Amino acid sequence: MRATAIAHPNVALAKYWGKRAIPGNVPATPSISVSLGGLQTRTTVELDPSLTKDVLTLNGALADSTRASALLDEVRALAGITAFARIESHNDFPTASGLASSASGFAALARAAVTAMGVSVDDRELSRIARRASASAARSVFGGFVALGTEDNAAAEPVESAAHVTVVVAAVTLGPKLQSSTSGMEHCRATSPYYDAWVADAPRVAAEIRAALAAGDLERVGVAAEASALRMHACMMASAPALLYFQPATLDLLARVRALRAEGVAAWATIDAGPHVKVLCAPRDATRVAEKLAPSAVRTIIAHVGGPARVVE
Ligand code: 2P0
Repeated sequence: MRATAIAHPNVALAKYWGKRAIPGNVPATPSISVSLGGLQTRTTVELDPSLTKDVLTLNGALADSTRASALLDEVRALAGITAFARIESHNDFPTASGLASSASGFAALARAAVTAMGVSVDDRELSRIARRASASAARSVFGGFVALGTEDNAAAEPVESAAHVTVVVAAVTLGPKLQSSTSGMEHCRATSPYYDAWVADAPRVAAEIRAALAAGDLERVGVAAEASALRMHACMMASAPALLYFQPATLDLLARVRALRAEGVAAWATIDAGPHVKVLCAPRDATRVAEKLAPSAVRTIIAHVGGPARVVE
């Protein structure tokens, strides 16, 4: 009746931004991600028959449990259990700031919940449960490189990679982000004249990244990943009113990545729904990349490829 799981956030090389017009939180664009091994969410689920509702504490403070409860409701239905749960979740990185805490958070919650309630599901089914809570969480069920498609009731799956990639995270602020991804992508769909073009182009970029990973071609991966991120942000910026996640330091960091390339270091940037810049590079270059980014960042984290969501207690 109690289990603890850990999961890593992930960064999408091919971005998910937009939902299909069907129930169940299904992406409109295919995505491919890499697990960030240097960052971690640790979540405990404990059923307690004396509770009258689920209680969530996030980094030690009481938090709104609506989305977590919806996930637990699914698992309770599978288990035939009605008891509510105490959920304790800790991130060892800034929460809700665009560093993908919902991905690792809901993946860890899903893994802990099925274990605490004795439900046996395979990883694909666990990924579907996580997707309905937060689509990027479907990817954090798995380690390494992971793809999530756009088919009905999509589940993530691991992707073969012959490329060796390290991600240097350059955090620009430790505060919460401007707007949640869920509402941001709906705003973009409803108001950006570039939305349809973004959705139409995304499968080609995802296919290019998948092929480049299989071929072990870091440069092809990086060029396509940077294009995916900047096209997503172009779509966001064209919304009305504009959805602009960049801060001055974001552009500084993009310039530093270009300078690295001019110096002969293979490095490409990606940016999610926040101001932070995540830089893809070869593992041997990670320290040099982190040193180059540091003057424009409040914190840099070197993330080597991480493993899957797993039970630890
Ligand atoms: C991604 N992002 O592919 C993209 C890139 C943000 C920018 O997945 O509404 O928090 O909970 O399914 O998973 C963030 O979206 O959104 C995200 P919901 P989620 O990583």
